[in-house]
Amino acid sequence: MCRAIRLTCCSVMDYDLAEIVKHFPLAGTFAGAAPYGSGHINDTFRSRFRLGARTVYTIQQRINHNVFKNPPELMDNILRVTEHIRGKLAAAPGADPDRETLTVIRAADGKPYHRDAAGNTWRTYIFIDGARTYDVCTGPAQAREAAKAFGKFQQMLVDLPGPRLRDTIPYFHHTPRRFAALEAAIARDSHNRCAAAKAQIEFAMARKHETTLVTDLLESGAIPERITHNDTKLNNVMLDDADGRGVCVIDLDTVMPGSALYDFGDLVRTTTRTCKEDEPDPAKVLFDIAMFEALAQGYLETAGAFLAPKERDLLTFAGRLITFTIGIRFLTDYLAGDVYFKTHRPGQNLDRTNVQFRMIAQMEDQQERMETIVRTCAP
Ligand code: ADP
Ligand code: GN1
Ligand code: MG
Repeated sequence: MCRAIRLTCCSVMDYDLAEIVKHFPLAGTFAGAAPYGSGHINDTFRSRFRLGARTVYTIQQRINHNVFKNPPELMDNILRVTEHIRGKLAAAPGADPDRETLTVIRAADGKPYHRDAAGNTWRTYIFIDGARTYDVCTGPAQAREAAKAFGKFQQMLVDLPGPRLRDTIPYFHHTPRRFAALEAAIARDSHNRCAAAKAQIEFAMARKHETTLVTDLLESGAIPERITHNDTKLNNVMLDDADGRGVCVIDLDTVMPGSALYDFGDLVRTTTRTCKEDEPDPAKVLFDIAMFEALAQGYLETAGAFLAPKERDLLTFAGRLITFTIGIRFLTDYLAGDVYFKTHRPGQNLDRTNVQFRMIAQMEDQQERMETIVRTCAP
């Protein structure tokens, strides 16, 4: 098994979930656990319990401590954020706090996590029933709901009391630093892969001049730092099975100070494409402007009230910027030998890069139409 070297796969055989769940005060008899979801970083499991005639579930996650260096600080961020949102939901008529925000179940010792004998940090969440996540957007209604949910999430955190949240990954979306990491990986060429990625490297180099725009504005204060999610992939929001509404924003490891532009940008990256994130067939990688329109409408419905005009002006560019930033992260990881993102087959990180770069080319072509859409969105 590759676990000791890097996280390329995840099987329930790797961990003793029966032993892990014993450390949390959970109702019922443990009846098994299975890997869950399609995340690239942590290991997620759904555990099953028998409770009388019923089966109930919980989510167990092993925090990837190679990526998140300080799990206790990370959990402190998550508790502050979820408790703040819970307070707001509890005061809102008709809201259901157990479904509309993540609920951390503390371990028996009171800590929001359990540290196992091997040094892994595990957390447990209430399982949100009757809702699910999607890897590929099925239509504009989903795009609108996802964007509304992330906008509302940001809006609920506008008044989170201090101190400043911890940076769980410093400079996470700092495109110039991500670009410097790419250049370093090219210079090292540790796995002799630069030749196979010549076209992708050229594509990235031709866009280096665009990498500093947003970081410069943030550093000068021209656009504000906010509390943002920073990983607003479509599959990090649960949509209701009954009516498709955005129920709960999940995957809160990267909630920290950031820019609203990055959150909108990652929604653009993940909902405007009509294919999987690692689709190998170039013909299937298509940018769908109808999704963009629904996203812009949904996002501005909830975030429009607090966004500054300068942020609004940059929403279209943000889509390209984040697609580029994550594209060069995939490319860097490919060149470095697939050490960061989980991969399940050779060349997967290069396929992921190709999808991002093909999307960027199409967004560049559609730039003006996208700008017009944002300008004409209410409010
Ligand atoms: P990762 O870091 O692996 O992406 P996520 O927190 O996004 O982890 O969880 C992976 C998947 O597990 C999600 O896409 C979602 O489908 C499911 N999931 C996560 N948390 C819950 C929850 N509390 N209730 C129900 N399903 C959940
Ligand atoms: C990772 O954990 P997951 O799969 O939701 C990554 C994001 C990338 C994304 C690409 C902490 O997100 O930054 O955008 O993969 N998370 C981290 O799919 O690096
Ligand atoms: Mg996720």
